[in-house]
Amino acid sequence: MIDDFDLYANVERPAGHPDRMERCRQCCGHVYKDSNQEVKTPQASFSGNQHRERCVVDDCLSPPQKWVYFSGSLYQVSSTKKTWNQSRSDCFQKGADLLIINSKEEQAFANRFQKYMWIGLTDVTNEGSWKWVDGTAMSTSYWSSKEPNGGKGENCGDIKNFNAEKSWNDESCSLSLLWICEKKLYQ
Ligand SMILES: [Ca+2]
Ligand SMILES: [Ca+2]
Ligand SMILES: [Ca+2]
Repeated sequence: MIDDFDLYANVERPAGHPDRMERCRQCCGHVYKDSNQEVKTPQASFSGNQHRERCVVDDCLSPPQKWVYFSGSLYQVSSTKKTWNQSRSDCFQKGADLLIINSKEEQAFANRFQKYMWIGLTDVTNEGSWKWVDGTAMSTSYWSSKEPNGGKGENCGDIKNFNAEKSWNDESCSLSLLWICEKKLYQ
């Protein structure tokens, strides 16, 4: 019964107030659908005796607000294309960063989006020394065959060959591509 799902807003205002959508968006940051398409709220911050407000969860989950949950993180694939740096800025604005792949499972999950998209991998500071956007060195890699092949002309990582487990490619950072943000729920 997704349409009847109740959320609890932090702000006291009458229902139907023009700011309602803004309040819904505040709620939406805490709402996601899990892999079974069930609506979940990962934090209990809307309970208690605050004024109760109803937001239709589909408002929260329609593009471009849609976040997908997997193993402790929320993920959002863009609907527009940007350079790697612009993509990263967009993730920052959403309290997230570009995707960091920490496991074989997360690699498989990312491929399932079937999108040619930027991930949070770069060798811009030191050619050939690939790092994730959190500063950690890339240890396990999933480069496509013959990648990375771009030398100093290709310093940003993407998922390109998504039908294979080894899907990564290095690319010129100034190319415009889709991108994927990851927001860790528990630091
Ligand atoms: Ca991750
Ligand atoms: Ca490079
Ligand atoms: Ca390449």
